[in-house]
Amino acid sequence: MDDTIAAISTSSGVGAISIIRVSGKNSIKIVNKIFKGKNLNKVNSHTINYGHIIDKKKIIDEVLVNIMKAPKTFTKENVVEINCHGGVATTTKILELLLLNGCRLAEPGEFTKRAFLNGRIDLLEAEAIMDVINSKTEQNLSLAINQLNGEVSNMIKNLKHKILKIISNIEVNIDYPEYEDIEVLTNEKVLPNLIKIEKELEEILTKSNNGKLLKEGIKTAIIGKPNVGKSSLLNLLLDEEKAIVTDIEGTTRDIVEGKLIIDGILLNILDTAGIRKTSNKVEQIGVKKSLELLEQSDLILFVLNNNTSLTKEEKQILEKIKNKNYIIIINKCDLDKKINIESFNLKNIIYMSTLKKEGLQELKDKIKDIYNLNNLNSADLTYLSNSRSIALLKESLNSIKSAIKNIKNNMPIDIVEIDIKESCLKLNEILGENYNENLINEIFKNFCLGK
Ligand SMILES: Nc1nc2c(ncn2[C@@H]2O[C@H](COP(=O)(O)OP(=O)(O)OP(=O)(O)O)[C@@H](O)[C@H]2O)c(=O)[nH]1
Ligand SMILES: [Mg+2]
Repeated sequence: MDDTIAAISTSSGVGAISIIRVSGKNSIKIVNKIFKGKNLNKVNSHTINYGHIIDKKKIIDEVLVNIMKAPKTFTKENVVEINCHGGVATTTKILELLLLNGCRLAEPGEFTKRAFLNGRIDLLEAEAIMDVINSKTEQNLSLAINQLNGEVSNMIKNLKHKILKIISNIEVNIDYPEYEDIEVLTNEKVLPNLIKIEKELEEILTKSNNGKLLKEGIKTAIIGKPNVGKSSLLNLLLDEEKAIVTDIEGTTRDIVEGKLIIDGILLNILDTAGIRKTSNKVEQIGVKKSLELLEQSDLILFVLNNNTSLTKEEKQILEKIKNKNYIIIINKCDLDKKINIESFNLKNIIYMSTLKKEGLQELKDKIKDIYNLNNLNSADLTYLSNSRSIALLKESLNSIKSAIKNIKNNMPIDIVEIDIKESCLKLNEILGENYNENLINEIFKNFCLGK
């Protein structure tokens, strides 16, 4: 991080102005070499300075240069921003001059990465910057801004402090068992505190899953045997003849995708090949994809035919989806009932006839119900919203659960402590406090150039 980096921070193309950003120890010195107006090495921090960018004696552009000296800057380093007229030729020429005079071209997200590595923002806040840029709805933006303001980080830090307090109490007890003025920490005393933390983690996790939903939408797979009416269901949901419908089993081979918005939440709907044993190679690949989607989706719409009894394969799928969000759609209700599903004790059953366009509203209501969409809009928008941090939060919760279990099994307190410490480490990882370089590079790689 000793070098000085530069990049064009505004979007490429012609605009009223463009901004070229420079960060690093030598940024002021380097810009001064190509600036004519005043000596930038001598100006005060946080000033805007009028002058020209020159190439030897030739004037390249008339500019305003912002000088921001470390540490009160975005990267905590010396930062210079050159505001020039927004032509492609001038902007690239100025960047070229900076590179010739000692700057290195910044990698995507490198300014934000430096802000993180220099301790100005934590990883959650860094990720939020990207989310602010990418927000497409007002809700998405509120979610990102709350994360950027540090509200989400504070929530995680608070939890971490509570866990650390438990750990330090345990350690004092282990290290100084003879101290009389230290309360003897028995498993029973630790348990209520851990249960409180478990509750808090669970609550954040539920809310965070909603946040992810707002941001990424619900990945919804339509699954079922051939010919049950999966493609007909997709078409009905989209109100469009998107997928081919025929009475030939195995019509859909590849995944057909459509998007639907219910109450401001995006549903990414995937119609799949009917699941059955087949010797056709193309169909086999389709079936394999269907089974994979079954695992990866947030919501499964499992379609059955009202007019036939359950097959062995369908019973197996019922077992598979039990622990997921699912809705069972009994289609073709315009035909005689031959299906016998009552003995399976299933929830979320919707009766439909896609042919007669019946049951659509019930299905939409059920989706709203499962995801609590009616309350989502007004819900507090301070929670984690990306898969990375949610996965870590889940791991943290699992460690607390394991500690609770060990206490209940009367394990010694130093064994219980291992899980509590693990849970704390996971919260640290969310904030990026014990980061791994590959992960950091991976995260910042997705940023735009100049950010
Ligand atoms: N009677 C009746 N027929 C239906 C209904 N829905 C679909 N069908 C018919 O069932 C046949 C199969 O429909 P598709 O939507 O292609 O079924 P699919 O599940 O996508 O089939 P594959 O792509 O082969 O797996 C077509 O002839 C449809 O017209 C319904 O509600 N009632
Ligand atoms: Mg189909």
